[in-house]
Amino acid sequence: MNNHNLFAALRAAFPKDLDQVAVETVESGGPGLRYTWRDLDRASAMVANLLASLDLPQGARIAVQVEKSVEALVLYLAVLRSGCVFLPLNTAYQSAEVAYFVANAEPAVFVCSPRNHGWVSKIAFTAGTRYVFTLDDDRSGSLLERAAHHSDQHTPATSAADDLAVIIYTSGTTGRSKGAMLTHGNMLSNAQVLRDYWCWQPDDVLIHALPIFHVHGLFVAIHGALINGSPMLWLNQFDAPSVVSLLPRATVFMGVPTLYVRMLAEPGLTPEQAGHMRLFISGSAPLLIETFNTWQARTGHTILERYGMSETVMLTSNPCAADARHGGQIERRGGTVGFPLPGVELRVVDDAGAAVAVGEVGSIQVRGPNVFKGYWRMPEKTVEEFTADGFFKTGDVGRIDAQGYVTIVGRSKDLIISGGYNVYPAEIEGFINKLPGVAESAVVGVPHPDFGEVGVAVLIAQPGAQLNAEQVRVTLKAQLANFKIPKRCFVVNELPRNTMGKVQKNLLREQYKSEFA
Ligand code: MLC
Ligand code: AMP
Repeated sequence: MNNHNLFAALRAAFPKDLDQVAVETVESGGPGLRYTWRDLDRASAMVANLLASLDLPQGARIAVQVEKSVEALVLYLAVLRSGCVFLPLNTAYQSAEVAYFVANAEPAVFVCSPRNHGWVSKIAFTAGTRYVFTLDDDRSGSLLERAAHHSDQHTPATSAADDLAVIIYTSGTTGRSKGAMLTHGNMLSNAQVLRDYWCWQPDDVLIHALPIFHVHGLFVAIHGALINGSPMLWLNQFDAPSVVSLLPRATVFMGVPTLYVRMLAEPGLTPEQAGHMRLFISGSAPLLIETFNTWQARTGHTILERYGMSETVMLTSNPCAADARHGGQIERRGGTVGFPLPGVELRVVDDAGAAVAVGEVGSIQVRGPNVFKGYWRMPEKTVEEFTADGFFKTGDVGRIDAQGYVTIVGRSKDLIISGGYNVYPAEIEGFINKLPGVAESAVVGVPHPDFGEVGVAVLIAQPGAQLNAEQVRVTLKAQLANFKIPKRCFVVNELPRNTMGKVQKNLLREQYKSEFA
């Protein structure tokens, strides 16, 4: 294949009959909209032609912070086929967060929700962005108005496997986000591997209920369906009763553990209701063994857990069918994330970088065609995160058993994963420490029945200052994405420290572990 453009490969997998339904939206008040494969092709061609008319420089970044909609998917496809670089942003990000991304990535175009146009355009134009368009989840906004004047025929750009396709920001341990640079080749190779490993079938139908600004909803789910020419039942927002009611019309579902926990609370979730389904996939955060077992008992299905990251797309997976590389193993083993995917090299090493013995715990490192190109404009950080022989240091801690199953036992990076979203304590502490009256703070993750894990903040007041814990949360809400706000704050007289003076976060985690029990 000469052209490695991801859109060209996805387009080649569209069914022959382009008038079949590709996406059907699920609306609460009545019948949904149906988009054919031809609609996806023509609409993305029009938006790609609009982008081409703007005469953007090579490698221009297109930042997108819009509510989930099929038109937002069309915009993603348009950016891929245009050869520009897609830069998705969580809709929860507030102005300070967006200002950082814009300054760092210098997008040529920003597409935002109409209600955010005022503050987004101010930030974007100040930083040198040339065009700001709007797109709402009801198909309104300037992007589609402008695209309507363009042709619905477009030849996808020719891309090398190594060409940049997406920059996806992941928060950093130092408090500053890093843009992971993913290429057409990274994502295409991963999509092809998963199509085979998860045994996608000609009659598969995917329920798409995840946000489309992160790896799971944007790449794993969308690429998975498109590269198999499979239709999607599309929810702009996750809603457990709706998903349960859709099961008889679908075969594949992907979710973070919180979605499974919420679906288990639905009385309508029965083996009969799930009888038409082929595959339930979980990832982005640890799936508790209780959830795995309860799901099996309630539905008769064994959830397939897999593991990945923004920097690497998918790395490991439990088997869908017999895995010849692992003795024909077909068991989906709860509490594990399965085997390294074909083409992915995964090793577990000790602090000196030497491979540990089978079953021993160590740091997980990976190498393969799926591993990203580096952090955007952070060459030193990129070098730091790779070993001399080209393995990426994931920051996850785990072990591999004698049969080859990988288990994640923890993280060396100070990270909280809440409902599938990553929260870096250092970033939150940075904001809290700037609040008036705060001397110091520590943010730790504690167990939560719905989100798996949530952050709590422990604060020390400056001498003489009175701190109101709830007021701290309210103030933070105006500055940070809502999922990053500590669910509770505690004001204390001192933080536990070791002899070096470092805050002992393990003791805080222990102290507050039953807050949400
Ligand atoms: C919402 N809130 C959260 C939260 N989501 N708090 C912590 N963690 C979260 N994930 C806040 C809300 O702002 C609200 O605060 C309160 O919690 C209750 O909100 P809710 O109505 O219950 O939330 P809801 O809108 O239903 O969203 C929950 C959710 C959503 C689970 C559906 O978080 C979600 O879609 N998560 C999926 C994330 C995802 O796709 N991750 C993949 C990353 S890729 P308040 O104060 O306003 O009441 C990746 C790589 C890989 O990790 O391997 O896949
Ligand atoms: P992100 O940077 O948002 O892509 O998050 C990636 C991180 O999510 C990984 O480094 C893991 O810590 C975590 N993760 C993803 N999938 C799993 C899983 N199945 N089990 C445990 N952790 C996971």
